[in-house]
Amino acid sequence: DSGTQDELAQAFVQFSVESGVLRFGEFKTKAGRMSPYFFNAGLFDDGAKLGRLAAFYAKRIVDSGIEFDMIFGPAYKGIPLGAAVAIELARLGRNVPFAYNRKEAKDHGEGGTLVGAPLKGQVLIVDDVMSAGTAARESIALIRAAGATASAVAIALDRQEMATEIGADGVQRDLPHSAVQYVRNTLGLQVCTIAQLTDLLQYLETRQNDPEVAQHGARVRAYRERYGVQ
Ligand code: OMP
Repeated sequence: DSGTQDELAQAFVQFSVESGVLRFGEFKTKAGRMSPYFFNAGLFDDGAKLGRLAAFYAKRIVDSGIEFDMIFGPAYKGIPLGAAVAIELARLGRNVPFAYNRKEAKDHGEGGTLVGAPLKGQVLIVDDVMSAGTAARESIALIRAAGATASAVAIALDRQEMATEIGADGVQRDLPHSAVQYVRNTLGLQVCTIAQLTDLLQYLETRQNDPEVAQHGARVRAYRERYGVQ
């Protein structure tokens, strides 16, 4: 697990821990797993933190060379993220249209569930975390229904854990791949992430003389043994 460190990812993990966005303890994930860590992007909760977060996304997006015509931020958490990234990209000289959706359709006024620029061309989805991939699938379907193409997804953290599916018997099963792998390999979208679980583990390993951090590290490794993918 040693090898070279991704400096941007390390800086981002540190920023997330210091902002209280990345926490250690016992958390239940959307898929019902008990996780020793949780990333709550809603706690990037002031202008400076949102600006810094957007700079991390923008750097990754630009460096990855992904091609896109516009940005889509899925409700709710993707809305401020997509907006902040669009502002940062414009600041860097790449001004692209931005759109987002409502969760509830409006029956008056402008109507519909889409707000902002019309969805067209190659769309880059900006979201927070991908675990099982449910949220990503919903965004992709919505973009297709509008006649555009979902071409890429940018997320802050890839938890690198098994995606899930509900079988015909109604029981949830673990799949042998992660949601990011599925979106990349099966759906054919480009996925760009600021950091992933392996970066978090490296971050903890470099600080493990602290007994508390060492304990977090051991728990996160155990979680990866149980639910992680290669
Ligand atoms: P999927 O839709 O299953 O990919 O899960 C993504 C969602 O999981 C996020 O949009 C969050 O609601 C939630 N989540 C986090 O925000 N942070 C985490 O560390 C873990 C989860 C999660 O529940 O898996």
